Amino acid sequence: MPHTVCHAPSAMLIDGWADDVLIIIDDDGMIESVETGAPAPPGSVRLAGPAIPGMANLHSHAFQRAMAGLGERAGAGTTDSFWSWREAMYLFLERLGPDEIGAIAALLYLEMLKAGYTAVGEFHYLHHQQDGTPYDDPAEIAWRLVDAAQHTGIALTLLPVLYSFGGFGGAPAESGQRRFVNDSDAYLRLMQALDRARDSGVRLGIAPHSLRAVGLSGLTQALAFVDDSTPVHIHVAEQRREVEECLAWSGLRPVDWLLEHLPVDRRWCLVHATHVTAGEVARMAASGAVAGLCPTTEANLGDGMFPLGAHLKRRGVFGIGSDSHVSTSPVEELRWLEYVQRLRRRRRCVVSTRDVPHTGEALWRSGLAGGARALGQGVAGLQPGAPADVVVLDADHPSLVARRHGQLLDSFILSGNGNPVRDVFVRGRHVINRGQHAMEDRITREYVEVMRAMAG
Ligand code: NGQ
Ligand code: ZN
Repeated sequence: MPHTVCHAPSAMLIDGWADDVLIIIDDDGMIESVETGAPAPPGSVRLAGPAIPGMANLHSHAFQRAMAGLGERAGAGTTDSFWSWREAMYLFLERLGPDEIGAIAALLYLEMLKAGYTAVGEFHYLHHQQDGTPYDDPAEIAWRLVDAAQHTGIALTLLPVLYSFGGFGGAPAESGQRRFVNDSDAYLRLMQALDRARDSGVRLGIAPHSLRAVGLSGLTQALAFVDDSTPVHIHVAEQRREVEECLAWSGLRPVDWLLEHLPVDRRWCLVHATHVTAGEVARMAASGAVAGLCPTTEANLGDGMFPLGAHLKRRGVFGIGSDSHVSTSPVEELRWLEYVQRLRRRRRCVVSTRDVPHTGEALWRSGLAGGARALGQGVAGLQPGAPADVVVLDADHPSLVARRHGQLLDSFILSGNGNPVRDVFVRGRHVINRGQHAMEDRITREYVEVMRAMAG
């Protein structure tokens, strides 16, 4: 069978670091075998630095990349909050049609690849035209996201969102939400229209937006699309107000409500899950669901702090998402994740374990394990059966020079502001070469044009 043989001077494998690593990639871009202590055979692709598996970004709203930084001007009078930011986000939507969203998503996915993400979960809820009328093709905007992923080369898990209501108990959607709203029938049509995306390698999941936007019957109907390996993502317990409203509506907190009413298991990703009690953490961890943590967005929006220490103690799994894209780098998500816990608990090295004492490495390994599970990727990491999603670091970068193995990840994640990502491969395809993407100029130019036109 035709295949590619890559040789890395060192690599972070599933059970530790190794030197002189041969990674054999089959024609479908999957890792066929991994051999250590092997010299580079003639004709092999010589990776120019230490190889690590690419990171999974489990939560993205692509269009929000274009408003990053625009929600930071204090309003007059009332306190700025998640809810006032959300109003600003709804207003921003008015400017966005399919072409704009396609250009924004392409730039975003390009940035993600350059930063070391190789897969993204797109939590896609911007379905309709500005006045709320559906496009002729209900998946019009979804296809733009698929195109952006295909052009840039990032692996896409598309999570079409079911969004029906404006609040708990079936409150009607507000006018700012009219582009999101589908009933169960319309959602069925959307999912049917998107089915052929699988032919181009897209993974499909489902995403009931939140308990604010979907009730029990909508959730149950959406779950009809799910098989054993379909990811199910939902925003939950991000804001205190949501917890209070859920209690008033049902007598239960949001995470408790979910665990009580639905078959939450390893297929599920509970996005944010910020406000959880010790009991909820224990049950969520035991369910196998992934905590979908988005540290820079959660900080930006003033959400609160997820009790990561308690979750890990219960062997809970987490992954990271860039969500509103105030940052598009896994370094920043992982660094914030660790630092918030250090500040909160006044200690150091929170995410490290006895097996993986290097905190940067532990952050990368755990974030990838949870992220890959949440994106329905199956096997992840540099091992047979996993996609050949590989990030090659520049070992001569000032941040990494004279570092080895676990120290590389510590220095990459927990120091510096430069970007030592040199090359990136997704399913064996070389998408970032010496820090550059082949379509970078065009993608950037189109983004700049779209942004100028929207501002003008
Ligand atoms: C979203 N974003 O769907 O884009 C949400 C805000 C909401 C974050 N929660 C809207 N970060 O939750 O209603
Ligand atoms: Zn979100």
